[in-house]
Amino acid sequence: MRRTDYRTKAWRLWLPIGVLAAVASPAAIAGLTTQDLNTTTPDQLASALAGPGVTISNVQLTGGAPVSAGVFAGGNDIAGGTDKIGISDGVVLSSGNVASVVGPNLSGSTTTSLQLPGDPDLDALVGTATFDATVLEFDFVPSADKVFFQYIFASEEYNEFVNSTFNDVFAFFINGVNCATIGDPRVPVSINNINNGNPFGGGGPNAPLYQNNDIASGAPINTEMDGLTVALTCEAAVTPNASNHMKLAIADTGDDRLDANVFVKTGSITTVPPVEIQPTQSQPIISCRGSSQCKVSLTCEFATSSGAPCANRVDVSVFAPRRSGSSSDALGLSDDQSAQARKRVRYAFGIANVPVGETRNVRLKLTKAGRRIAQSSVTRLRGVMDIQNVAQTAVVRTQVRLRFKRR
Ligand SMILES: [Ca+2]
Ligand SMILES: [Ca+2]
Ligand SMILES: [Ca+2]
Repeated sequence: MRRTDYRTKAWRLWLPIGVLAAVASPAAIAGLTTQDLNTTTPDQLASALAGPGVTISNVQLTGGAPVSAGVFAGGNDIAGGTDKIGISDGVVLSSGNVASVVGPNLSGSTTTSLQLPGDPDLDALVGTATFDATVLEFDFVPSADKVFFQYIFASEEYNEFVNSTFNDVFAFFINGVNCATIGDPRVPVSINNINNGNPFGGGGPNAPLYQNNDIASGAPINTEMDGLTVALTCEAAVTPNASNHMKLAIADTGDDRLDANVFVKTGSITTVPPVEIQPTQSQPIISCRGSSQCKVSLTCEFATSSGAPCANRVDVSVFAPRRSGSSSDALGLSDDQSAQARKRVRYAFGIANVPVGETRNVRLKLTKAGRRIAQSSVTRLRGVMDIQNVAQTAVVRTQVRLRFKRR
């Protein structure tokens, strides 16, 4: 089914407005850059996605190579204002040409018709035929039982084709199960499942996850795409230390026009949760006495007073008394004062009532005998569906590396 030409003509009337907005916007100075498969390979795309704890093999790409898949950089500018969404670079897959994500937004109907088929798994998700599918598949071996990835879905179908049959879709099948879902009950990431109405502003499903960028609204975000989601995070169960299968797929729905794109963060497919908290100071060396136990505590706190208490604490005891005859303790530390040991501590805390799209500033504090010895830099946590979790409490899991020496 092809849509009629008058829709494109209507968009042409809007073009001059978009040009003016682009000239006036400082966001037009910097922005996205892309490289398609003329200068990179499917293996390199898969490698770019695999973060710590994940190895990959058997990479296959089907779709409109070389133009429909590649890598991107400069992605912080695809968020509006100063509130960066945090996906600066990664892999981009398209139902058209990945180069068409580069801003500013000058057209309401950017199209590359690849004249390729859709994907049967995506057809099943949206209940109708898809077109111009680009599919990146590979096997991977994770070192833990969960993987995480972060992505942004964007399309030219926004906003005029919201609630139509042109319901472009993205999915991330992990061992056959789509992880790119949102809401309760879970629904696939698609035009009709994330929007703010047609016309824009009328309210729609999962509207807080939607960022409007249409030309009529001044196209505030530096990408050609008329609308996009906020950065979404997916967490999926996998089988550790065994081969699992991943399939990333994007397609046009209804016809092969008005491109959709998905941005997936570099190193995104990882067994380490996406929230990282780093110490501000260069990692302090915690000095501990002789053979006694050395106990430190991690607590979290809000950097600003908003929100419910970020109350959780973990105590870390690192020095067990030595067994007789042993020359070192559980960390392998001897009495040599120059020797140091590192310990990685897993830490989880809950944040209550973070509305979708809002942020909370938190930091971790490291104390010993009640005295603060270090604190992390402030981390901005955005409330998104996947960390909002059950009972409106975000559970954030992170890891902190501690360094110890004897004195
Ligand atoms: Ca556009
Ligand atoms: Ca489309
Ligand atoms: Ca297309």
